[in-house]
Amino acid sequence: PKEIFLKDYKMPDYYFDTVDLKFYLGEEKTFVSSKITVFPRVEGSSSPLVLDGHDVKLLTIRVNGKELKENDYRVDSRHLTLHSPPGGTFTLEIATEIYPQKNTSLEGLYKSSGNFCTQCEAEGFRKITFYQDRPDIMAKYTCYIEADKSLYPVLLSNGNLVEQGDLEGGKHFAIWEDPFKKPCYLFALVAGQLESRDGSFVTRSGQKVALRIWTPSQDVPKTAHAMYSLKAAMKWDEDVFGLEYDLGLYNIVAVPDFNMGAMENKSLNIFNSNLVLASPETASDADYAAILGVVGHEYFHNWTGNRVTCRDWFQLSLKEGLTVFRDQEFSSDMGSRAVKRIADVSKLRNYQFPQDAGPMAHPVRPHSYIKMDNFYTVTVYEKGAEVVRMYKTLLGSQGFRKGMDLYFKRHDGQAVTCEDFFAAMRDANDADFANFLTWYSQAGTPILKVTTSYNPEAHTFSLKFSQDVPPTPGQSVKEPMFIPVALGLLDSTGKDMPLSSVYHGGILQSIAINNKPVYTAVLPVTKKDEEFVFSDIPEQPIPSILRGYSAPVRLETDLSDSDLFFLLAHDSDEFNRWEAGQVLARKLMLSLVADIQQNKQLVLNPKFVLGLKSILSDSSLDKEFIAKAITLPGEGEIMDMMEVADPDAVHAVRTFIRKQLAQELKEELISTVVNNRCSEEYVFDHPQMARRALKNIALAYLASLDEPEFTELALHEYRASTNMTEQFAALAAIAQNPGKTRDDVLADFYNKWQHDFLVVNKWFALQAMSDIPGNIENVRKLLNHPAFDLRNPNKVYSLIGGFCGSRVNFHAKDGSGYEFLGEIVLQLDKLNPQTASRMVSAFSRWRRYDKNRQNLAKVQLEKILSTNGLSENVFEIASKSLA
Ligand code: B3K
Ligand code: ZN
Repeated sequence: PKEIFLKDYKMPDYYFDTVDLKFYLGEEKTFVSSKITVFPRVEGSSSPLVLDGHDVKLLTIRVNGKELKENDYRVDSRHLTLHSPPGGTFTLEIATEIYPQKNTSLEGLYKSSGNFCTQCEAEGFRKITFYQDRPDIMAKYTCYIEADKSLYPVLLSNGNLVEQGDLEGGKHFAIWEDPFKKPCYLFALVAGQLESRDGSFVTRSGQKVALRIWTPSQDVPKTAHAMYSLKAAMKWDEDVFGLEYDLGLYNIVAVPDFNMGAMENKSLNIFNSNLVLASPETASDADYAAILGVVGHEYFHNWTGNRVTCRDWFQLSLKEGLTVFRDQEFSSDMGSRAVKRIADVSKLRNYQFPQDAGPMAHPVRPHSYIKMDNFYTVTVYEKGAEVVRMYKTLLGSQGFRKGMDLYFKRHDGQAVTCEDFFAAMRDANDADFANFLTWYSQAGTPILKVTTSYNPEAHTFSLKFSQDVPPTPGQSVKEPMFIPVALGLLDSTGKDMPLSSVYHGGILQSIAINNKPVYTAVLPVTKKDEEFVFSDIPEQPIPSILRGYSAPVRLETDLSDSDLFFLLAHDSDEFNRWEAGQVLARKLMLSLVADIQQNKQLVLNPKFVLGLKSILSDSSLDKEFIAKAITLPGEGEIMDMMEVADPDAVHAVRTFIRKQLAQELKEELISTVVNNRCSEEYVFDHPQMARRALKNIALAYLASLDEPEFTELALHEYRASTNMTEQFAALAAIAQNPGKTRDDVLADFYNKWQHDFLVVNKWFALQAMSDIPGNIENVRKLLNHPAFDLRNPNKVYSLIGGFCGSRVNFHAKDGSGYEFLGEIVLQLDKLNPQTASRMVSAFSRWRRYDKNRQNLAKVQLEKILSTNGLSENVFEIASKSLA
């Protein structure tokens, strides 16, 4: 397999102006013809034109209407090369044949539940026809679709429908025209038996947009929330960024077989069903929130991704980091900002930090790849969003908006790079971003250490920062980064002190805004070692550092436990209030892990219990915030902080603390459950969701005690529930403990929901993730369950992905978990390399474990690598993991 490097980027020798596609959809094969206007970048040049093509059968090829002879071109398994094109503008006509019915990779054109659909990003268009499959080739498309009318009554593509009609032999056709230039990864086609929920939106300049969400007819009632989300997103982008939709039609199609969440194809988004379909009875609050976020995300791509796209795939974060940031902000504005921030940071810590510390660590803008699909990562997406957030932290809302405006003004209709975004932000604000660009080029999570001291005579408070970026594969030496540190100082009553000036580099600088002091200052830490000294600080403050998590770093402070308890009780920054509790919990968990490893008796610090108790009984707090604050850090987070990850010890400690808390806060938890029952009709709004979140976590704590009283309570909640959020939480609470009740309720749940494949996936995932001893047997059984199918990615993510998330069973000492995954990866790779490669990633951090586990995991990775016909996708992850 060939590695592709950013430094080797070359402009294309040829551009495409217009592309006319014709599809003749059939039951055995599909004919595709394309007619492209081609022009050389340098007028008169006639260097060879190389087109990409994969699993495409070439029928004929014409240049300016004349069929080419065999020695005018060359086809191999991946390319079609025209040796000497005419040397000016010409038309290229290519006729090909493809086999969507046999396409289990779910990229290119394939069938899902009887319907045709496409997925072209990143490099799937080459599975449809020969093309320069790269995002800097932007062209205007038309698309003619012909198919059997009764089998495929709905025919969709990008842009506007310009003509449709019936043909002989029970066939019909549709012609679509997209007035916007686009890269081929945004091309889409859908044909099938679908019905739509129709809505409309009037843009602020008065354009009417028809909105259609397409699904099989029985699912149309479940699209109301997706429609609500789409309208909310359209309005939000106008209000916050002044960005309007640009066509008269916006289609969303839900398909059950899809490799990832959704795809932002111009005016024809294609979604994984689980991110469209929802009803209170079948979808949880988390599903509703995910739908809101992803419908928003794909819509926001219309400007950040489609109108302005990426020059090459290394720039992926240009559109993804930015669009994730936009969807995070959208969800914040629609719900609770603090809770959303906590959820996003938890995701970063639990998934991106481990990636950044492992063999697949790569910068937000990777330097190389073998298979681009492997780089749709939490680093490119989530860390990329943090990078965008830092611009906003540094520039403020207005400055950030100015930068966005300039970005669109300069680059609308272009394929650009991360530097172009950086330059727009800088130029619009006349900003000095110093070494900020290293965020795009350096991998690894920076460690930021801070020591503080107060001088009571001088009334100054000093913060000394020192930063280190750990080495990562291919990058042993790192430069210091630009870390914006948002900071507040609390007085002894817990109130924020006014801040007006700070010494930095020996100079006293004002940080007041319009001559008014601020309560949160943003300190630009740009060097390896750097000191900031606040003046006019009348008493010893408690510092609240990195408010709102203003930079994606690991922060190490000299705060004492009592400082942390103080922040937990008083910080005006809700994120840092939560964080103080998490820091305490992480410390506590690590020390108990050490105890368990030394066979010591575990004892829970009573102060910690009291701290959580006061949070739990503080009625002035938001309920969802309380739910987050009493949730312990994940096992992965703790293992990440250990020299050698010990999944059994970490799991035992987390279980111990949970039970201990449940025991000691029993009364509070019971009243939390009882007082947060609610018989109102389900609404997706913050107060209701917060109430459910708090009730559900309290129930989970109580049920962890495995006492008949609480099993009864959970059963009661299970039976009384009228929505999936509470029903599933009760099921999960019961399923913590092995036994007959667990088995009965799991069976009951399946019987109730077997007709709904999305709910059945939840049922698979819950069992797969279970920590009950020896669960591997059950997971193997579920592989043969009639509802399971290795060809459907959602089912794979639920059952196989879920299993790999269980620290105890996946990492079982006997290697049974690793062996299982090894087998599955090889089976899956033959069907769907993208999904297989996601699954094999569960091995990537094998070196973090003890020698015994290392050996067992290594055997599986070696076995996978020695298999003939392995996909590039799996090869890349497996080989980099072993390197
Ligand atoms: N852009 C798509 C992801 C495509 C993944 C291709 N392997 C979804 C999104 O980020 O909006
Ligand atoms: Zn995206």
